[in-house]
Amino acid sequence: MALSRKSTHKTKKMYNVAVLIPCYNEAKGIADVIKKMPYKRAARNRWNLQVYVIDNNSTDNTAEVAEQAGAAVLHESKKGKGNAIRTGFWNLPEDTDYVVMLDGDDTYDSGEVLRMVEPLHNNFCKVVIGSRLNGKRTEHSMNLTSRVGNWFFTNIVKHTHRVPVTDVLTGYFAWTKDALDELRPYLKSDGFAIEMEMITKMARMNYEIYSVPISYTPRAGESNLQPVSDGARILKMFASTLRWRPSRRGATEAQAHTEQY
Ligand SMILES: Nc1nc2c(ncn2[C@@H]2O[C@H](COP(=O)(O)OP(=O)(O)O)[C@@H](O)[C@H]2O)c(=O)[nH]1
Ligand SMILES: [Mg+2]
Repeated sequence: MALSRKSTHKTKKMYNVAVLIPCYNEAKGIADVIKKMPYKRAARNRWNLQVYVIDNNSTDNTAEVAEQAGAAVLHESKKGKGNAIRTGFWNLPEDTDYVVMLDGDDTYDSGEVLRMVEPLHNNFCKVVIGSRLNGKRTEHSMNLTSRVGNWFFTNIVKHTHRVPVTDVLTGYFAWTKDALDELRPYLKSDGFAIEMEMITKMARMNYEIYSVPISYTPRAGESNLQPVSDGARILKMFASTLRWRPSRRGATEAQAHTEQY
């Protein structure tokens, strides 16, 4: 009997990956971040990458540059990284399977998005953080204040919440859409405390949080972070979530807060 090939004509499910990039004045870096997305390699895994840039009335032409590079642009009028990313979380298409967040300053490597999604797709876990501290950092990518701040915050979170996080202030995250749907009603941060809020609340919700080592290189353009005031907000967020518990009331309040934007 002649051997026959299995039909390759079956249409297989595509998985939709929404990549959210909060941006304030990132015209220098955003096009590279979008263009370096591995669209073709992702399609071989049947992952369909769609990039959404969330812009806060940038005074440069971030929005135009992002659109020309192939992203959809969402506008958020309230300033702050937290406001921008939460707007992204609440505007995801219904058929999204995986959600990735990264920065628009070309410090993280958008080509590594495949490594972030792989543990989700293979059911290893439901949330992944990209670890710079356990990853590949090039010289001058992180100044001394950032390195010390990150080491300090990572250690206090690791020991108080007993979670194996290796880079609490990372800007590279990936979730299954279901895991993000459970988390997003509880998020309130408007600025740079959003990562601390997400990690500590996920820890309190008993999410398993695993890290993938990633690359980190010096940014294009200027940072928006104010080390002292933002550091104080991040510490305050850490303290306020120590005994936090998810509650239906908390979710409704946070969601109402989010819907103002
Ligand atoms: N939409 C929006 N994005 C912001 C805002 N502040 C920071 N970001 C973005 O958040 C990401 C991280 O900010 P960045 O300034 O690089 O902070 P750093 O990496 O801690 O130095 C970048 O993509 C920024 O453009 C903001 O007010 N609005
Ligand atoms: Mg940055």
